[in-house]
Amino acid sequence: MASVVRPLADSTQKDSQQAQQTQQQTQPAQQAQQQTQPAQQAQQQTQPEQTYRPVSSHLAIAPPVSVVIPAMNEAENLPYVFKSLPDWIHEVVLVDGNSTDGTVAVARELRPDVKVVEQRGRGKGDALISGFAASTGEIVVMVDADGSADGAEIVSYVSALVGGADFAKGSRFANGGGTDDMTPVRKLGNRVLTTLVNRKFGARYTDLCYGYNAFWRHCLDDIDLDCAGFEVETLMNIRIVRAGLRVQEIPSHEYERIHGTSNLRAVRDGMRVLRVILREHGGRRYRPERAPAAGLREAS
Ligand SMILES: Nc1nc2c(ncn2[C@@H]2O[C@H](COP(=O)(O)OP(=O)(O)OP(=O)(O)O)[C@@H](O)[C@H]2O)c(=O)[nH]1
Ligand SMILES: [Mg+2]
Repeated sequence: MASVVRPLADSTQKDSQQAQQTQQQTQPAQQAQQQTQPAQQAQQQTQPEQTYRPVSSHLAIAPPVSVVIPAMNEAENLPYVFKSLPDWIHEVVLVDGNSTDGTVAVARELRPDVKVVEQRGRGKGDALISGFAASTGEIVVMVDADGSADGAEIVSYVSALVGGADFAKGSRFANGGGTDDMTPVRKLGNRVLTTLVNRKFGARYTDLCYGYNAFWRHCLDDIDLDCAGFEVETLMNIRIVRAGLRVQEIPSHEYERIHGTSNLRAVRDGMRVLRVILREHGGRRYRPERAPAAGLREAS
């Protein structure tokens, strides 16, 4: 894994700068230059400082971070979502689900460098698959566009990844996490489904159906996502554990959706999640329902 964590306060660099100043004051300019140039060259060769970006007062990272946001009619929420994103991220990829409320225009106005992906299929899973494919960062963070996720938490996810995890999984039920957004019925359903996945796949998750997660790009090869709807997080979690990847849960607080209404239907989507669990346990793969190709349609 190509990650290195460095403390921000680089005392050796400061020391060498001070030493350089003293040297320049006490020695003829030419001599000082001759002595400091090789040292500077050596430093440039061994310490690629330029590639490190500060992400907090204690941490700087080298890998670029992409934030992928599925959004369907979230224009009113985007100002809050974008505002909470840290300024050190590499790119924002917004996957638009054919919004009719000006989501894309608002996104471009707020952030002219946003990468917009027009979703061709339907559903959150389909949107995320397109967004992951369009993103270029070594680290990928998935964030909902309804204002329920706090972008300030991204540093915790990224820290876990540069610290050695393959997959940083948000959890509302780990110590320090919480939710303002789940009804008792959803909590119960999530708990039952989480227990089922833990039993069937030997996982130790505390929260199965949560959309705030981050991972190294290489995980995508291992999980080979193929689903359309809200079961996407469950599918990711199952395939991550089956691939033997290192998971670290990140306590996360889910706030209430700010504007608009949820696209999730507890019973319908709960059943989709259950079907994915049973299918994955049975070892079968997802076969999308596709319209027959034009030639086939004519022939039939
Ligand atoms: N592009 C795209 N985004 C979607 C689609 N369905 C949902 N989303 C987005 O996925 C995110 C999560 O959807 P929500 O409707 O908030 O569902 P949820 O967070 O599971 O449920 P709540 O807890 O009720 O908010 C939001 O940013 C939605 O805009 C879709 O078909 N296409
Ligand atoms: Mg939501």
